[in-house]
Amino acid sequence: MIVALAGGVGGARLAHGLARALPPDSLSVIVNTGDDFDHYGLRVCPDLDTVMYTLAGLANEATGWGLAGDTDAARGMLRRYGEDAWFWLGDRDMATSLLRTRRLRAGRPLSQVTAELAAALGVTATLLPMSDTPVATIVSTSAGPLTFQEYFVRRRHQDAVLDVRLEGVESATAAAAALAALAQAEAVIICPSNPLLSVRPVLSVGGMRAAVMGAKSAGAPVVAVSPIIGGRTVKGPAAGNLEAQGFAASPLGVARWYGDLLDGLALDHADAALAPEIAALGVRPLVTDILMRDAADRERLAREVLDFAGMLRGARP
Ligand code: FO1
Repeated sequence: MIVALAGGVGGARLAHGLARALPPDSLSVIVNTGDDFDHYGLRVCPDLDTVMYTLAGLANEATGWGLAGDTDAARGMLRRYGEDAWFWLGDRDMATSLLRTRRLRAGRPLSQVTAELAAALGVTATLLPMSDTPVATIVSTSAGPLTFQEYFVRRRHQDAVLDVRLEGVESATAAAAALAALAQAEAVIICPSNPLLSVRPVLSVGGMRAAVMGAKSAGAPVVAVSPIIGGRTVKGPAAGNLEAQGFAASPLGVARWYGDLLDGLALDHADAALAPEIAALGVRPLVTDILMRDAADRERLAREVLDFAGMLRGARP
């Protein structure tokens, strides 16, 4: 079993490559749910949906989130009523949230509802929310505390991030299926998602970090792919977020951020000069082309990362 930890678009793209590179039923993707929120009464899970649509081949490739060819008539109608409707939830995408909300209200856990939705869309990888208990990422910014989607979408991640609070994390435990997947992991891949805003929530739910460390001590290498190339984030605010936390906006900063969790880090040729410093931290660098332009790139990078993890696993005493 290969276990991937993922946030939204970057995570979904590598997860897609891993799904293409691996036999069916040998990939579990544990997804951030700190971005989830209630929107007009619907439970919206942006990262789970982004990963699910991408793995199902239904994603809008231009945005990375939402469904290809979706329309926004419902949002248009909301606007006609004078609503701001700042979140672009497409008509078809809304159906996913409608059904999810109904099933959650009927008392089913998010992990079960997610499995049902993903199976109906033909996703063969196991898609797992980090927890069945809601955790909300609250971003403390120069403009005050904001829920994640207010920070990210409504205000276009323009505000300086001072701190991040994970509301509800104290009572949230890792989804049982996530812990079970980690217990059988041959490798743990941390996707090129935002370390602070997407991966940290996943690692913060009760039992998750310990389970990743447990997998690592049992011989499964933990390998991350840098979300930063040449000082810039591929998508989103990760570079600025890392700097605000006192880490360099570079793969070296990413390696330092993850600390003793990592065995290896894939970084781009553009950052090859940082490889010796990364190695000096005890993290094996894999210098390659990490930009995923299309499905072929995703699969190629996934295969390289899997080979690298296999090599690290074999090198263990
Ligand atoms: N991101 C945006 O930048 N603008 C949007 O209006 C937006 C709508 C949206 C709808 C459904 C969905 O699943 C994701 C959506 N996203 C949107 C992306 C999402 O909010 C962020 O990419 C993630 O939460 C960050 O990982």
